[in-house]
This record gives sequence, structure tokens and C-alpha cells, in this order.
Amino acid sequence: MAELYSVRMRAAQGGPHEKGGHHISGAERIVKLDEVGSIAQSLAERALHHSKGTADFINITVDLIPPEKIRYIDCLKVEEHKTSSISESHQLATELLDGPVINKTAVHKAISMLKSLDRSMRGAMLVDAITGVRLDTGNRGVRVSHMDSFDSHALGDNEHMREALVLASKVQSADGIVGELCWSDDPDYTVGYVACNGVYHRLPNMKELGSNIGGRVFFIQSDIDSESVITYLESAPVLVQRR
Ligand code: WAQ
Ligand code: MG
Ligand code: MG
Ligand code: MG
Repeated sequence: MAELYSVRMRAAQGGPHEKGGHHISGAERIVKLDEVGSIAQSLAERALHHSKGTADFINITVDLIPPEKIRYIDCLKVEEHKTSSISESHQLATELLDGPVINKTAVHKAISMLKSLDRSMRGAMLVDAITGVRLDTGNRGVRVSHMDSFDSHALGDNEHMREALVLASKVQSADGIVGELCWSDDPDYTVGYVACNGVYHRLPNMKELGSNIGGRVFFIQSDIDSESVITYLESAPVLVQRR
């Protein structure tokens, strides 16, 4: 089997992220050697033409993934929902997540934490699924990385959705993660989702059109060691397969 490479891009405005730059865009793929150059180029283009603004810092990292390290997982099943307002969407998101392993109160806390952000984080908040207490430290959040889909085209032409489905599938594959809540930081994109029980629930109207504040919350079981979950999410190479 051909060797695979992880190609990752992160871009910011006002300098690098680690020097206080404002996050513009991040994306990544897992591809064969002969695709590395063209993918790196398309990721750079994307950072330079983003609805959140033009990046003045772009970092592209490429590294070889040892084939035996790759884990193959199934893609979440997609369900579409219709709503007519933000409050209705947030209500539905809460009902979909609420159950034996996720508490309604935890979802309410998560939604209000996302709504009260004054700038987007690069990663996701890790939140206790029962108490709603935030477990990650610092402001960066947990950044899921090293994932792609085995057959990207099979997941459709909506790039937001395709990437979100890959990310959400990896996140749900983590032992101890029981749910996710997300809406985009792209000002022109108001569709978000919740993921739980093997399903990716697409929800319109998750935020105000024009807002550049988005975010993610990963709900984790109380009795799980969050460090090992974070290591898996940040660095274990995963390819998502169509079911
Ligand atoms: N790991 C963890 N959190 C992330 C990551 C990542 N790799 N990438 C983004 N985030 C967080 C970060 O706080 C962003 O501000 C927020 O999520 C939103 O990221 O089916 O486009 O990339 O059509 O703007 C949902 C698609 C699109 C719904 C979500 O998110 C659909 C989207 P964005
Ligand atoms: Mg994105
Ligand atoms: Mg899980
Ligand atoms: Mg975005």
C-alpha cells in the first residue's frame, strides 16, 4: 500500500497564533505522496481567500504516517432537520443530545458558553456530559487533527459538511466522548450540527448570519481520563469510511 502523508494548514491574521494572531482558517488532508504538492497548494489558496479575512501567517506541515498507525472508522449517519429560528434550533439540539449519558443542564451550559465567546477558539471545549463543567484548560481548546475520509467525494460537495462529518466521526469514535455540539465561525455559514449515538444531526439556524464566532463542544463521560482522549483526538491518524 502507498505511503500516506498528513498535510495540515493553519492560518492567522496579525501574526502567528502563538503570537496572538487571530485564527482565520485550518484544514487538513491525508493523501498519497504524489498529491502532497497539489493539496498543500490548495490549502494555502484557501487560507488566502477566506470569508473571515486574508491570512498573513500560513503554516503548512507535512509528515509521513506509518501505515500501521492508521485507524479506519465508519462515517456517522446523517439526519437533516428543519427549524425556523435560532432558539428552536438550540432547543432541538438540546433534545437530541439529552439522554442517559448527556444531561440537559450540561447542554444548556455548553450552549451558553459558546454564545458568550467574544472570539472564536481554535479548538473545542471539553465538557463533562453530566455536570457541564469545562475540563480543558487554557483558551485554545482541543484541536482535532490527523483525519480525512477514505473517499472524500462520497461525502458530497459541501466542503463545510464534508469536513465536519469527518471531524465529528473521529470525535465520536473516541472512547468516552458521547456527544458534540457545533456551529461554524464562518460569517456566511449558519448550519451547525449535533452528533451523538452514531448520528450527525444537521441543524439550520444555529447562529446569527454575519457572525464570525463559532465553536465546538465535546461532551465527555465523567469517569474517563481526559488526557488520553485528547491525545487520541489531536494525534491519532484516522481515515473515515463510508458505511
Ligand atoms: N478541532 C476542534 N475544534 C475545531 C476544529 C478542530 N480541528 N476546527 C474548528 N474547530 C472549532 C473552532 O472553535 C471553530 O471556531 C469552530 O469549531 C467552527 O469551525 O453539515 O465550518 O471550521 O453543513 O468554522 C458545520 C457543518 C460546519 C454543518 C462547521 O466549523 C453542515 C464549520 P468551522
Ligand atoms: Mg473548518
Ligand atoms: Mg465515543
Ligand atoms: Mg471556519
